[in-house]
Amino acid sequence: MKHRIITHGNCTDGYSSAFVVKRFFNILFGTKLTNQEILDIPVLGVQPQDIQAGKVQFSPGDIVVDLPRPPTKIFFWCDHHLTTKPAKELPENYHWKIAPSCAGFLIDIALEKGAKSNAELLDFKRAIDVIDNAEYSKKEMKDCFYKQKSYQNLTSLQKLTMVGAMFSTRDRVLNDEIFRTLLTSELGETPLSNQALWQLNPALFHRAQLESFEQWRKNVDTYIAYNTEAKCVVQDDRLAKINIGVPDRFYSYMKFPEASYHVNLRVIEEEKKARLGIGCNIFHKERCKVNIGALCKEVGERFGGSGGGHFAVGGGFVKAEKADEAIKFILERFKEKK
Ligand SMILES: [Mn+2]
Repeated sequence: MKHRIITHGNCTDGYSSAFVVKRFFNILFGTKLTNQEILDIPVLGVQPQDIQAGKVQFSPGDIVVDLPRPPTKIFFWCDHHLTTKPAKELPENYHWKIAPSCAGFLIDIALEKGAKSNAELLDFKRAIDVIDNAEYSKKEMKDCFYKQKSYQNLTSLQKLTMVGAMFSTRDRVLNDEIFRTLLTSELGETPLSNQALWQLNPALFHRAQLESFEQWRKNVDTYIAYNTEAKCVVQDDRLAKINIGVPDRFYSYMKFPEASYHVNLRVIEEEKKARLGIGCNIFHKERCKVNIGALCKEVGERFGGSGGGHFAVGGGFVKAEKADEAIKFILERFKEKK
């Protein structure tokens, strides 16, 4: 059977999930492929909305991870997003569970099937769980999103953040190329210890990313606003005078610690649509009184797009001309459910 791994593109959990699938391929699927055969399996990074819009063609040998369930039967599916919860019992080789990260969930499945656990693997699992489920402490946030005096003695969380920085540049073609290259070269125990990967110097990408975060924060400071009634930070990128840097998605909660929620909106001119991101304050998840993944789905459907996500974070698209209505709708929902 011809396999492909289709995963969430330009996402550290998407990358880690594909990594775990390759690392434990024979254990997960009861196959006897050689290392080279496993390395040669192509990896495709796609966005959830591309699956929802029917833009991805699937074949029976496909392995789909950290993404919505494809409409046709494939070889293996695994996801952890609330909005992809299956309505009925799943067929063999299909896995869904609420978990901090899809990669962590896949590691659990591999361990159940007899993979050997070790400290390094569990360390990696912890790091990807923190990253994908936004479980950072303030200290960890500062370690990973702000410039450091030294880049020696890195924590596992910093290391995995650095790997993610390699495919989070502003050049999409470069991102895809790096993503594919990392997943079709020698694997190692985990991405944290993989010699071949560390020779590519992720620290270089990370230092550039930290500078880009800083430029972005300075620019966003000119228009980011706090809506007291809805307890929500609104970052409407249509108000930006320039477009600079790389988004630091948790900045709102550092700047407005009193906030319960955050909404960001960006218009994609060529496609006449607006991308919405909604989240709950990661330092105060107990403040989250609205199922945000469900809200994103509702807003997407109501305003001409699509959406989904987890309980405390989600995203989606609406028609560009409906953007103001969509923001108003979201803020009203937050005001109601205080
Ligand atoms: Mn994920």
